[in-house]
Amino acid sequence: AVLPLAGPGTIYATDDPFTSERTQWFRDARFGMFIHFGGYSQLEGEYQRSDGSTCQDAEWIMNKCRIPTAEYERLVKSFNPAQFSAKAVVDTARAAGQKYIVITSKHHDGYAMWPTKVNKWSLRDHSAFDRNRDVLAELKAEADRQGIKFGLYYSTWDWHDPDARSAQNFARYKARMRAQLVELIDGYDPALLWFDGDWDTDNPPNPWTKQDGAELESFLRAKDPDLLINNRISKRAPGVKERRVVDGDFGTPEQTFPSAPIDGQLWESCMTIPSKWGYAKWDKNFKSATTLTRNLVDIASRSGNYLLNVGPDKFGRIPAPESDRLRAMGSWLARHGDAVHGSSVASWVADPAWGAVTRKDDKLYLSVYDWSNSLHLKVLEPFDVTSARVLGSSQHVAVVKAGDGYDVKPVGAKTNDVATVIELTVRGEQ
Ligand code: FHN
Repeated sequence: AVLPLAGPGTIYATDDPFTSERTQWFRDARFGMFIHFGGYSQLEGEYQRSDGSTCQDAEWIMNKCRIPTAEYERLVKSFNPAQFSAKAVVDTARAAGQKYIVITSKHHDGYAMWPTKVNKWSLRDHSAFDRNRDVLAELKAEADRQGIKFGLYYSTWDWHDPDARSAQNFARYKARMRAQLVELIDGYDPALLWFDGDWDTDNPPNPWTKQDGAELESFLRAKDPDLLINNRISKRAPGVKERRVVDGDFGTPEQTFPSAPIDGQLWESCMTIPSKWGYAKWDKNFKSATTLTRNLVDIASRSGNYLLNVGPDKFGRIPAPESDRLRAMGSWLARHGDAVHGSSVASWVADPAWGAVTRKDDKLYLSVYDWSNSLHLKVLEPFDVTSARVLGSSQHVAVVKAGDGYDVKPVGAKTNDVATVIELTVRGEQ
């Protein structure tokens, strides 16, 4: 089943992001790295109140633990992520099979991770970090060097700038925000801007309107017509939780993904490996590499991208449980990447209960999670199978017509516990 269009489609891009050349790299990529790294990383997910009690959160700690601005500033002042290594980060992304990176340039706490000239609330001017270093510039240079696309997250909601919560002074905040975005585009030439913070809230108030999103989007498109922009630049209708409505180029379901392709729309599902986005030392409930890899395959089979998050610690290092899982995903992809990278929806067949099916050119990739000696493939549009093999193995696979489709019968055992991939070469009837 294909879900109906949930919104009016793209309103400010002049092309169709679902098919345009501008978005081709994004559609092929399927897998990217999200990085939540900011002043909050210094707190490691814990705040000791003056009464001796402890409050826990991660990138939301300033807000959830009601840390007064001056106190939060004092804590962030000692932030010194001296061990941040762009090479280590990009090496990890590459080893994972991720084709792009999106890093928080500014999260809701307003703290800029680049040397902004707009204010002093930045890693350059408010930290114990080497003033001559610029982590965004380092990451951009390394990403370029290794052929990884570079994107920037930017929160339109801001807890630090008093004008950001004042309806009366909001225009001044918007001007500063634009100035920062110009700095980011001119300084780091991102391929993608990932906005966040579009929802209605009174804590603190968020005066951002749909019109603000529209104006900003057309400003950014005029500045860089190749930019990819996510849907959260705009505003969800009141009460709408689902993030399928596309204003920018792509929808952004969070911590979940759709159960079927979304017709005519690009989407990217973002997800954490433990429970939080930013680093928290107590946050240890990590998803398994098997779950994460199968999520990636399921998402690819529904024509989405998977933006999987890491939260570097206060020293700037990606926590080992996160990089270990990414590397495990990469080792599966090294053998089975054809099933994911550059793949699209296999609309000729129904989504099977035993795994997921993707398509690339004249190949169907059957990623099998539950291995049995007969895997039924329900056919929706007729096609012939001209050959079949298990990726990375010489074992024989028989394909026989049965009922409403084919029975695929591999001879032998699964070759991989995460997913064994059967490649069918097919010829359509049209
Ligand atoms: O509040 C944020 C959260 O901290 C994180 O940045 C995620 C990533 O999609 N977005 C927000 C919630 O929608």
